[in-house]
Amino acid sequence: MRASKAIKSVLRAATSSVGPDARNGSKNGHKPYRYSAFDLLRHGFSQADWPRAWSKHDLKSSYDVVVVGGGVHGLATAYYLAKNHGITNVAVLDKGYIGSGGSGRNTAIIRSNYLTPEGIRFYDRSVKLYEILSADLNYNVMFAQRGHLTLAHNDGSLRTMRWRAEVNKLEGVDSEVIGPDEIKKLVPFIDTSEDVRYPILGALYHPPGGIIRHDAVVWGYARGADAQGVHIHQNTEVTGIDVADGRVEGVKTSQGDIATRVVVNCTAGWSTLISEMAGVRMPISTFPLQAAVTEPVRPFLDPVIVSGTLHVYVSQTDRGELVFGASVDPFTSYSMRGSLEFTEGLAGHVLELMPSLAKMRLLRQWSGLCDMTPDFSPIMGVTPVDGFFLDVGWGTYGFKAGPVSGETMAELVATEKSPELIVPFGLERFERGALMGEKGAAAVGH
Ligand code: PYC
Repeated sequence: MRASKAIKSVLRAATSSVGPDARNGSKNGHKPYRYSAFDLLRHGFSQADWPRAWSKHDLKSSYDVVVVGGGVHGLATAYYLAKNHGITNVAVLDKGYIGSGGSGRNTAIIRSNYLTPEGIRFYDRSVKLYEILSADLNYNVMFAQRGHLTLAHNDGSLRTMRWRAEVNKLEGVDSEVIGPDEIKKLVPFIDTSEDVRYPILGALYHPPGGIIRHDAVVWGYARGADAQGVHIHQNTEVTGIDVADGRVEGVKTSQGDIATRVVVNCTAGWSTLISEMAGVRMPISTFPLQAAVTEPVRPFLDPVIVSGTLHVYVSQTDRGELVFGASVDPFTSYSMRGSLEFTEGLAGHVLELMPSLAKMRLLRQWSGLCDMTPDFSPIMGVTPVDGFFLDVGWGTYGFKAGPVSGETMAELVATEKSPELIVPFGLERFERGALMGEKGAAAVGH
């Protein structure tokens, strides 16, 4: 009885409308597509006729808005420009393929347990948008709110965790400090004994935190933006920005020139290069951050675990792989390769926390580029050049901020007024000395 109910519900889901047009209409001229269960089977076996999730367009000679960077920030900005403000004559440019930068290289951790009230409010809005994103985009982004633990191994970090917990609570964000016994209940195989190099004294526990499928977020936003008429141009490198009399007039690209009065810099790694094209200098240095993934094993790790002292964080994906990350490398570089030093350090530190993982094998390692600012907070908002906007300097926090950054940058572009949530992150704060110190909320020490 139960099995036949389940089969019926799968068939119902499979025969209902799928795709952007089902929800958004077909503003870009796509035919709405509808699958029956048999279509899904046919497509699955034949691999043929899958409709494109987003379209390919010729580069137009002008757009109302040009977004540079086809990661989650750029695509979300385009999506919310169209959805919330009806601005659809928008191009998103990426010099590679969408999601090939930080959006495809991060460790997909979502949380809002920051240190400053401004940071907490901002990231809390992002978590709330992530919570509804699958429904909003009609695309499963697999957000798993499994909880997030930041371990404290000394009195100094325990004090910072208590501080963060109190500010989080004041801002309505669920966080509390818990002791080793409770940690052990959440993660039974973690070593909470006292006779180790760095005993665990407690942790900041943040139940709404978790992990997400980062590629799905990129593809979902791309599909949602495309369905509303946004043009996504991959393999289109920005080579210059035209500025005359203090305002943006156009963008030069490897595929041709575009006239536009609005450019939004949503890049990472190359954010300083793009800004310099418009004559805007920024206090950013770029560091690689390395990560690695193991072979898949049965699910055994529920929350995300972070240890600043041991410079490591770990989570288990729905596929069963363990995903590890570390601090940024101690030198500036644009390299996106992994190193043996990282692997050795990572393995040693992971085994101090969880000795039972000794036999697991690493499958892959890589790195992403982190644009670090002096106060570990982003740079968002207007610049001295009219029409040139910044959504950059994300350090190690970029992916989790994608939705709220897109929403607020879209509002800024549409209304020419900075939303309250991003006022603290303006570029001019460095002149005023009004820094937004968020280092205490970094996943691991830098
Ligand atoms: O801030 O949660 C974080 C984080 C994880 C990996 C890099 N940053």
